[in-house]
Amino acid sequence: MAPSPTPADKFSFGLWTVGWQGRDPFGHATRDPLDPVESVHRLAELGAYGVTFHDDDLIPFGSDAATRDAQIARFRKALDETGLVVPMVTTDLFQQPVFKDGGFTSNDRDVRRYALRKVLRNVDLAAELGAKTFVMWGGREGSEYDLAKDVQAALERYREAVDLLCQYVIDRGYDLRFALEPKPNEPRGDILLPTVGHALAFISTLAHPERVGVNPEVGHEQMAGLNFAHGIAQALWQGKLFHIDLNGQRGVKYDQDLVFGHGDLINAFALVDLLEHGAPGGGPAYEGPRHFDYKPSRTEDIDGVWASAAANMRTYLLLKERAAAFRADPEVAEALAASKVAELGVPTLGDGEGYAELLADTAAFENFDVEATAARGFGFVRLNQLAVEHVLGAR
Ligand SMILES: [Mn+2]
Repeated sequence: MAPSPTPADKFSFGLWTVGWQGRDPFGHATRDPLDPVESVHRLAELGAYGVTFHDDDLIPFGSDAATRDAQIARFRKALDETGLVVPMVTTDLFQQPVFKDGGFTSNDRDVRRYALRKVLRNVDLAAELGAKTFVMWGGREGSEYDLAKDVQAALERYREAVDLLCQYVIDRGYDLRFALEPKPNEPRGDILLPTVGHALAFISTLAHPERVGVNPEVGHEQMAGLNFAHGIAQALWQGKLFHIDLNGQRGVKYDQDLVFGHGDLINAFALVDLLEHGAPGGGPAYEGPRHFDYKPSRTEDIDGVWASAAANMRTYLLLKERAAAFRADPEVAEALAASKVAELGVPTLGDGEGYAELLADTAAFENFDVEATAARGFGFVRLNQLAVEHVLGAR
C-alpha cells in the first residue's frame, strides 16, 4: 500500500498536461477544453502541491489587458482556495505561426525581439505569482534544413536572449532562476541544445551561469537513446538540476509523454532512488518539485485524465517506497559492497599524493597483479536482479 500523495511530496503538474485535448498531427481533439480553475481544484483534491503553466495555457494568446487581468484573478482565487502554489512558469514560443522558425533564434530579427518581449512579460507574472523557476523549452529553436540555419549564429542569439533575461531578473531583484529544457527533435527536425549535455555546455558560456540550470525531461533524453538517470546524475553533480519533468517513454520514437514509470520502469526506479537518496558516494539528493510533464493518452476520457494524473504520483510513491526497501535490505548492502559501488567514492590518489608519488608506488604498476584483478567479477548482474525483485515486490 503506497501512501496517498500529500503537498509534502511536492508533486506539480503543468496546466497543459491534464488540459491536453488529444490533438495530434493525424487526429482532432478527443476531449473538451479544460478550465484552468477546474484543473487547479482537481489537482489539489488529488494531493498535488503545485501547478505550472505557459502564458498561453492560462491567458489565451492575443487577449486584451482586461481579459488577461480577469483570467489571472480567477486563477489566483483558485490558488488561494486550494493552497496550490506556482513553483514554475514558462513561455509558449512554439504554438503561434509567428514562431514557426523559432523565437530567440528565428532568422527574422523582428520575431526575436517580439519573443523576448513575450518572455519578459511572463517573467513579471512568474515573479508576481512567487515562482522560483522559469523554464525555457526551445521547441521551435531549430531547423529541418542544414543550409537554412547558421547554427553558430543561432547559439549566439540564444545566449544573447538568456543573458538579457538574467540581467532583467537581477535588476528587478526577482528570486527566479532559469532552467533550459533539452529535446533532440519534434516539432523541429533538429532542435538546438538537444540533450542535457549540450545545455550544460551552453550554460558555461553565459554571462550569469549561476542563474541558469536545466529542466531535463525523461522522454526527451530517451528519444535520443540516452540514459535519463545518468543525465540527471551529471546535472546534480554540476549543481544544475533546477527542475525536472517526469514522464514515460518507450524508446527512440516520437515524444510519447506517458505516465511516469510507464516507459523504462527500471530506469525510473534508479531515478527515484537517486532523487530521493542522492548518490551512493554522497552526492546531493533533489529538493525541488516533482513535476509531471505527461499527456493523458488520446484514448482517455476526462475520468481517464484524472486517473492518469493520480497514476503519476502513485507510481512515484511506489518507486520511492521500493527504493527505501532496496536501500534497507542487508543482502543489497552486501551486494553493493561486493560490487565496490562505494569504493568509487574514494579518491584515486591518496591524501597529498601527486603524480610523483604515484610513479614511485610499485604496488600501483610494477607489482600490480593485472591477471588476478582482471579475473574477478564485479557482481553487477546480481545487484541489478535484487533491484528488479524489489521493483516487482518480490522482496
Ligand atoms: Mn515530452
